Amino acid sequence: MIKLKINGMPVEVKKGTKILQAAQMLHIDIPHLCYHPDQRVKARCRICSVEVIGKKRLLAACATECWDGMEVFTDTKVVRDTQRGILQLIMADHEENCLTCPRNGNCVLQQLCSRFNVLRPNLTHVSEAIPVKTTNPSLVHDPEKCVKCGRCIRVCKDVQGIEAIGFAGRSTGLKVTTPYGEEFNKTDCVLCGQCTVVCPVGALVEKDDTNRVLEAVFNPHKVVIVQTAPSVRVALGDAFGLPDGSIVTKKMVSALRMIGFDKVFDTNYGADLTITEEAEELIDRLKNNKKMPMTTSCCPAWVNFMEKHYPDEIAHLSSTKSPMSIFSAVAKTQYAKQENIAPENIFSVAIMPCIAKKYEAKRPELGRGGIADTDAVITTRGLIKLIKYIGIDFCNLPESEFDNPMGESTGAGAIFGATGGVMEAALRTAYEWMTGGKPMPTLEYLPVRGFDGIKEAQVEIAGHTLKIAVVHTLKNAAFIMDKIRSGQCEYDFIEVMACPGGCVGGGGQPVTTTFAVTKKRMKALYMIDRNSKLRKSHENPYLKKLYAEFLEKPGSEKAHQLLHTHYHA
Ligand code: HC1
Ligand code: SF4
Repeated sequence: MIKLKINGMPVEVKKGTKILQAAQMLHIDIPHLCYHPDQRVKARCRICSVEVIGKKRLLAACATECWDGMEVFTDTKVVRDTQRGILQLIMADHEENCLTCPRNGNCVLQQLCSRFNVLRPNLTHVSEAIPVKTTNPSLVHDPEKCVKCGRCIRVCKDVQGIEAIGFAGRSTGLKVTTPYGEEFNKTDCVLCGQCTVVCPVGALVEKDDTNRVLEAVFNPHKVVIVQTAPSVRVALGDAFGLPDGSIVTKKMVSALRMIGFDKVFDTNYGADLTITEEAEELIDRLKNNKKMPMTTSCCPAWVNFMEKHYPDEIAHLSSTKSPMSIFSAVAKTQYAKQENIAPENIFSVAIMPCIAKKYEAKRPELGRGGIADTDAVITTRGLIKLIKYIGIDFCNLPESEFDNPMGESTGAGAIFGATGGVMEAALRTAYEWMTGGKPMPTLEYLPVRGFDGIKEAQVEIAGHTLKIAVVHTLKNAAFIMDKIRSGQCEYDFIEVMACPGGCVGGGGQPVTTTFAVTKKRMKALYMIDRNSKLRKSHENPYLKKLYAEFLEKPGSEKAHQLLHTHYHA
């Protein structure tokens, strides 16, 4: 252990600990902008500069390892003047329309300026104005708000392996940009939204659809239904001061009713339906020697990635629609018919932890007659905004239940939101169907759980060895796809989720999301599963009814017409 003093207070840390982390152990928050706990340290902004006895220059607390006998000061006059100077320089080049900024209230720069009492210095802007990019369905990029911390560039390169954005220019002309300044959807970007989670300011944010949703809610001619993704219910509470990973399902349902949705349904119902179709598809591919391995396709950033980066391998993607899109397809057909509502009068809203879902909803093949099945997608962050707008005291809300039929789901649907969850859910059903009704020996299939980037396992089913893999982040996905492309891949079935940890760490989750928080949300989803009465998708009673009365059976022609899709090579 290493012994040092910070502001005169002794602290013991492990070798390799940085000053910033040691200070956190003493409950001292050294200001930082470019530092992110899950990223490589770059020490670009230097706002974490501190004084160390014996050193002539200030050192960056995020990048400097502690040493034995070190004496650090975080609050001397020279430290404070330096930090204020850096903030003033940033503000001299920062568009100052905080009141209309989507990050107003949770912007790191705003918090620092308030903490250091830095008002805008009277300096003229030296850098050239760069236009906002808004023409793709998911992302908004406003370079005027950028603080050039590089967090977005690092997540895109190091986690996703994409490199859709980078630095260009020098000095006052330095900017974060796509190649040749192209719109994001014309670049290698897959709209995963990870850059919007790590951006400390309002430079990279999602397209905001909350006003469109409110307009529909106020429209008396529309029946506005809402579905909520599996991982929103374990992330929403963070924004209202509840412990990370709190399960707030029933409060969320109450809040959605208060916002004015006519019916509050569950994407987990759609997830159960995705599983029955996907399990059937897997069995069909295995039996009939069709394209293998089959990969999941419910993650829209992963689908975008396949279309952009591996178009020659597109046939590996399962044709089964994602839970969101399967839900909306059923809502605008069978549900509309059952409730005697004209499909065009249903406004179907999806609350997703994801910004790529906004793009998925706009795919023309996922609607009928030119009308989208999912009319609007708002993120967990968007829902937080709506709850605050309505003025709901979220923590003290009474609890309530989803509406039926599409609010009924199993534990298998819940775990979709964690990396490995779709695989585990699919195995529970496929195993039983391949063995003529024998349940899996262990319902909780641990080899596919956890945060490892690539997990592999072999499952013996009815004399067949099913080789499976579970992958999260697109950097890991590229590794697997390169193996498939070169014919070195033995798997039968692969689950891929673009975001770290799966949707619990999605690009539409609160900006406070880190790997540590994501792991707590994963645990919470497994808890929901453990406490569910039904834990296998094919046991969902409303699904059984849907097949009996409308779709015949999993994989039927009717099911294919409604619940399956195709991709663009
Ligand atoms: Fe996901 Fe999915 S789990 S993609 O990761 O298959 O977004 O939460 O809603 O559709 O169910 C996201 C989450 C989500 C779909 C489901
Ligand atoms: Fe990169 Fe994803 Fe951001 Fe696109 S959305 S720039 S792929 S991190």
